Amino acid sequence: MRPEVRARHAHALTRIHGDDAFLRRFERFFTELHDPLHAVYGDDPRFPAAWDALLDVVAASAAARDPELRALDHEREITPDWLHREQAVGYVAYVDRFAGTLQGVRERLGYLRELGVTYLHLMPLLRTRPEPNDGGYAVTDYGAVEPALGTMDDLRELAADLRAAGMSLCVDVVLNHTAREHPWAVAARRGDARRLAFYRTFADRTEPEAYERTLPEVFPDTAPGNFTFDPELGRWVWTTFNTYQWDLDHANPEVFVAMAAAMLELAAVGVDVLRLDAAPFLWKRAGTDCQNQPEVHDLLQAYRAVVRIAAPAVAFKAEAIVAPRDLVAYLGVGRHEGMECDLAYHNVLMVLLWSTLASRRVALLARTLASMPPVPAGAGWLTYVRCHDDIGWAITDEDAGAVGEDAHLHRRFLTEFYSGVFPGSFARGAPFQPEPSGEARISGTAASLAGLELALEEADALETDLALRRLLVVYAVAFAFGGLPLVYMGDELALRNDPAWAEDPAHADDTRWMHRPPMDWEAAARRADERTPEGFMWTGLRRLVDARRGRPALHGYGVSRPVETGDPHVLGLLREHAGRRMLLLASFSEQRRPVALQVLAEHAVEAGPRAVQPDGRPLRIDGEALVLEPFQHVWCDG
Ligand code: OTU
Repeated sequence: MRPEVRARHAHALTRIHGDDAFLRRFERFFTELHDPLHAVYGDDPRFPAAWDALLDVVAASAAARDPELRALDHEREITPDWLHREQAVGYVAYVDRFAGTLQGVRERLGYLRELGVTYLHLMPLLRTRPEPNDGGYAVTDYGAVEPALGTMDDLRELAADLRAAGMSLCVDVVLNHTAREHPWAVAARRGDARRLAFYRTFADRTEPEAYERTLPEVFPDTAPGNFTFDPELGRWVWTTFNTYQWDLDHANPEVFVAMAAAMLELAAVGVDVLRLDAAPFLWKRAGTDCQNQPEVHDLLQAYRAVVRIAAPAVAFKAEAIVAPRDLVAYLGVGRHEGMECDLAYHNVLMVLLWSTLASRRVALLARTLASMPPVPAGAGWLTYVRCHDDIGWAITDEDAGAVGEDAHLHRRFLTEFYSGVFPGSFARGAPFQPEPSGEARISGTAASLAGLELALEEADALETDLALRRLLVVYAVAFAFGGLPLVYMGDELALRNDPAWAEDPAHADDTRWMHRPPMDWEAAARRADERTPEGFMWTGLRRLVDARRGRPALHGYGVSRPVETGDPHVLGLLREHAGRRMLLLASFSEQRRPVALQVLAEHAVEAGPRAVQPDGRPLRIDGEALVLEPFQHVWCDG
């Protein structure tokens, strides 16, 4: 570090005097922290004081770092691929719905270990406003756990237990907005000008209307518009999501400092991964859709540097449910390469897996994956099939057009198919935020969307088997893609939609609650019996976990590429890493599909005995072809 810089920050640096590792990190990441903040806030008169406050927070947090976490900092600095290894398997659950409280989660770790989980994402657990609170995404205190779930001490103990069991803990940081009841918003309503400046508010409709001309709506049905008039405040408040979720103003450097402090507080109790909720929305710019603005990436780089300096064991996961082109940017590209998030949800893969199940055609999936920019070095995907949110049909005109489809018509087809109204549909889902165009996002558990609910209702054994196979094949692609695969709570037991979801008046207008059922521990007790849907899915997923473990080609740093299989219903996905390769062949058809053995030869892979283990069914060779059973997947090693 330049001497004048050192002199300028002497105050902060003396606080961690003697901590050599911290000083080195401070020097190493100083520019990565300072430059983007200077670019964003340089002209703001509040910046100098905010910068000093930020360094104080960083230094204090580093100085107070728990010795066990310091050891973890060191361990992860020398093993930066800890989240990306082929052994990694994630699980995501609501604390209350999974186990009641944080203490309850501690008692269920055996279940997660049995499944092979190495990473646990617990849905929002900080203190929230009373219901409705968007499933906890309306925080009133970033420094406290929601009392119904436990305390910060419980969280610390859970994190320690997880660490001891070889699992990391991921927790949400809701960066874009707070609850209307957050003390900052309360103070703003009481006339506190400094707190008012934490939010984006307007005296009249002039500016909001100008923004609205180019702003999309996230919840058009239940929370129309992006602005809410607050009678107590007498002003219009920017509320991208629900009316009670007030958007923070990230153009204010004090907001940056406050949220950086919130991140470090979670790091201090032993949280390993921060899920950055709604990351694309952090910066607003008139005349745009106010998503994915360049400043968002500056801010994410600066947050990343804060955490790298003070708590380097902690990783970042971007929640950016955006178009393929915009998505990769969250992993750090161009001048942000290596400086942004470690993981990002591969929502493109997720959406197209459902598209493929409905159409039985792999072309759109293969083409879209092939046209995605590569993942920057050191970062990786989080691959998943379902999560707590709706499925939004992020299919672009360009990608659909390339395979001879009309994007709008295809999205309408998917909407109707997964709402269960399309003739012959196997799915039981529901529209979320329907649009006048006939398009809608979709709610429903993976099992219900894959046909299990309908098949069981009709007591149709053949359809039940097909539905379970569909569920397993989409999970197989998520597990074989490379990256960190995530199991959404209940999918391991093929849980169907929650029949009681609408009975809660706070949830009745939000179909997403349909696929947030409470954990069914009675169903879990049947997991050893493969003749039950629970046992079938559990065993199948267990095989996928084992199949990943033995395949270095699936390390998150590798490259995936769709390849031609000669059959429109069979996906070919080649994965390569460090001289290892694997070809996944996955059928998306209810019929038997032959694949020429030549395809394997072309990619120098073989279908040995290991290739069929994840699916469980034997391999059939017929002359020069490998014949895939309905939804069979084969993992051919090179
Ligand atoms: C996230 O989702 C959460 O996952 C949701 O559960 C919350 O309701 C929401 O934020 C507000 O906190 O629009 O439909 O590109 O798509 O942030 C879900 C990111 C959402 C957005 C995403 C958002």
